[in-house]
Amino acid sequence: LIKVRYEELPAVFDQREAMKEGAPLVHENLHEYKHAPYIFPKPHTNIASHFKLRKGDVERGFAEADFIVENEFYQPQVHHVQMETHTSIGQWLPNGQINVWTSAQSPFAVRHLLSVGLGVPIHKINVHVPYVGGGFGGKAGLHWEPLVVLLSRKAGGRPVKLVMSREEQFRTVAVRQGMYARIKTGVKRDGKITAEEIEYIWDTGAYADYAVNIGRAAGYSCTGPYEVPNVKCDSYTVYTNHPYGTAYRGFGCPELLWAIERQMDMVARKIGMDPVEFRLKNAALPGRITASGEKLRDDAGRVDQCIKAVAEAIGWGRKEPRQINGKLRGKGIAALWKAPAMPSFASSSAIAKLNEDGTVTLSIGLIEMGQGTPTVFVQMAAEELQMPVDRIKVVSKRETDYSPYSWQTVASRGTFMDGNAVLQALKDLKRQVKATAAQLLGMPEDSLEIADGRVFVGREPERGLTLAAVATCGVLPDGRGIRGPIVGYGYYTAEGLTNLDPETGQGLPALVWTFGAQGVEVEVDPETGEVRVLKVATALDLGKALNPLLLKGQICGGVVQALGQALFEDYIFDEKGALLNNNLTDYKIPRAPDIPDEFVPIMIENPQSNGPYGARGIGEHPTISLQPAIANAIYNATGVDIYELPMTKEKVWKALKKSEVK
Ligand code: SMO
Repeated sequence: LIKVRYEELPAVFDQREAMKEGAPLVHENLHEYKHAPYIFPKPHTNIASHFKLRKGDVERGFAEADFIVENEFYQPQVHHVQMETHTSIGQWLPNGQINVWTSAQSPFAVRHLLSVGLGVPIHKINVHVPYVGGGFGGKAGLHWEPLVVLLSRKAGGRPVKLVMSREEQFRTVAVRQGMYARIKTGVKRDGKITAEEIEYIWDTGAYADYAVNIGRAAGYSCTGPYEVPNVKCDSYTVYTNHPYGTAYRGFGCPELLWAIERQMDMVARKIGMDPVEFRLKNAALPGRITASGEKLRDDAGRVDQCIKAVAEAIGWGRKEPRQINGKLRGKGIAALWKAPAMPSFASSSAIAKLNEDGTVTLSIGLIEMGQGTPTVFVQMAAEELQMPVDRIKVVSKRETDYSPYSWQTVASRGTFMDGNAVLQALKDLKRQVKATAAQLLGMPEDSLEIADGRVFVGREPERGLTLAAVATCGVLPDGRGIRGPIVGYGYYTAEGLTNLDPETGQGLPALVWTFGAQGVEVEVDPETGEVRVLKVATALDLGKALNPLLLKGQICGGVVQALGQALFEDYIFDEKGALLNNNLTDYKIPRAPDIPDEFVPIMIENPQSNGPYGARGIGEHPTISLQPAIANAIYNATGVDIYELPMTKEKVWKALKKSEVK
């Protein structure tokens, strides 16, 4: 019965257009918005944040160069396509209690933002998160939770549930922002890069959400895994009238490495150097200085070892037939790096309870969404307590009223940060076990050991107690109880991270860099432009492989997800900005016939002393450099350069035709 009249307002659909003077403003009142101090909006423009990085002197660096190579690259907005669409239930009871059940990566962030947004204290809000059917960054923040909570209040406290259809999921929830990159590289004849001037221009759509943080993370990661002495980077996050941008597995790194790793091949070509050798020459090795001025630690990961490993795995440089059945074959390589993108104050905690029968229950705040981190935590407890895994459980529920705090399940930080918190909780549990047992056995605590469900004197293993005997309290021979239930608590905060200088971006933003490389062999059909990826090698310096099977799953899954971004995925709009492909018929993701014939996951282990058992995170990394590796392989096969994602048949075919005309 409601009649709607629409007044069409001027709109802007390209981030470079949106930066121009006189462009329609998406947020006219930007100057009134509150924002975090590390975000730099420009009032009365569409720039939601301008991140600046200045290292050394680029003008001098370009003057020293023998060659200068400049290129532009582009990638469109794409979607996470989680199997489970966004789903939330809200309940605002008349007594003021708010309950939320939601498919989210960050229950504590949902609770915090609901509290701020609704003006309700945190203890009145309980956020439940069951197993999540895929997040990939798209469920990292607050989404439909406020809407269902407010509807519930209107409905007198009855729960209200909202499940996105696939079409709504494409159109209304957050996406990966699109990006234009311009990269100018100065290089010496011998292959040493002297300077780089970099511009990243992000399409964050109608709202900034996580995209302003992505612009920042891409800014301090701007050079990729190389040491460049002189760097000038400007990373602009820009409002348009497109769907809004957020985190997506890799948090800016797949986008920036698409540009950087294409550029690296093109610069190598300019000076006539092998692209593998060129990368090794400039690699960010331990002791070298990153763009933000960080000296890489002595036990940092080794990108050179990753590059060499994938080169060997794909037979780089081997003489092989270039043409088979009329199809052209080629190989390509791309390196990568990424650190968890998070504020310096992001922390994690964990609780380890010793039960009455000597079994152990772990509570964590980290979400399980398919990555399997809780399994790794069970392994940690088994190792620390020398106990079989079936005596250990991780509580499956995450509920903010009961779960220990963890900032967010994002950024490939779970194994490193929550893993460290779990280790601390287990050490605390062991301290308490020994304190009770020391009193009962009349022995000093440091003479005791724990294994096989017992605490015992190290030098006299038969002298000891079961863990069950100390779990709730100790009992002295005369019957008196001592001490109490054993509950271990642990936390981890990335101490030592700093804010970045607002003018130069210098500082320490990265807890741990995970380095890697990807290499592919492709086959290009010159008749149709179709690209088939035959083989993918992915090498990651993950410090220590805690669970090789889960790691292999992450690597292969990530590669397939990136394959979609490389070859098919693209948000397509009509001239009025309406999304044309909001369904899985028109928005293609990889299917069984597209999967590469061969996956080679390579786990390189240079342990990092502050990681749990030396481990680093790798959740996002397998998705980062497949796209440029494929493009580099297409050039290797055909002599044609692709500058824009996705590399559809049509795009590759047109590029082949254009090169023939030349
Ligand atoms: S892209 Mo993520 O959830 O840091």
